Amino acid sequence: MRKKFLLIALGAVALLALGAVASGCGGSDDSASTAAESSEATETTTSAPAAGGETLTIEMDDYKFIPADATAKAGSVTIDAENVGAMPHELVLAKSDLDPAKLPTTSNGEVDESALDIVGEAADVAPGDTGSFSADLEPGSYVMICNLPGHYAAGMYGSLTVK
Ligand SMILES: [Cu+2]
Repeated sequence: MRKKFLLIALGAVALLALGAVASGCGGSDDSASTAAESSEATETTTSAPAAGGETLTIEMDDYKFIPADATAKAGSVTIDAENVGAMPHELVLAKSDLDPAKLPTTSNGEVDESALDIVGEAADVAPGDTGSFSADLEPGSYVMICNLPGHYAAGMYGSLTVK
């Protein structure tokens, strides 16, 4: 599949090169960027179905994740963060060996996200809604937090172990 795609991409580049020669120098930059964009689009379409990727559902209740300590297999993982609580929540996932209860915080008590290696986020999920994101997870320890004001301090954090 990938080889075939590369051949098509090479073919497109060759055609564009011929076109640039035929039409002179003008506009060759535009043609090149158009080709890059369409190649990207093709690749995205080709790999769109997260084939074999695991889906992990994490419920977000008022000030807690369920399960609080999740596990997943390494590789492409789609996380569905389902808000079963009465207020908005979010799920921020970061690769970290730190205790999720003892993450670096800013002066207002929120987690200092700039100090973390964020790998994905379902931001501002309304009650009853589900926020989703996919990430290519390598084995290791991850922390998940809700960093809406006051939620982390109220205990809204958990861990994800990827094996
Ligand atoms: Cu929250």
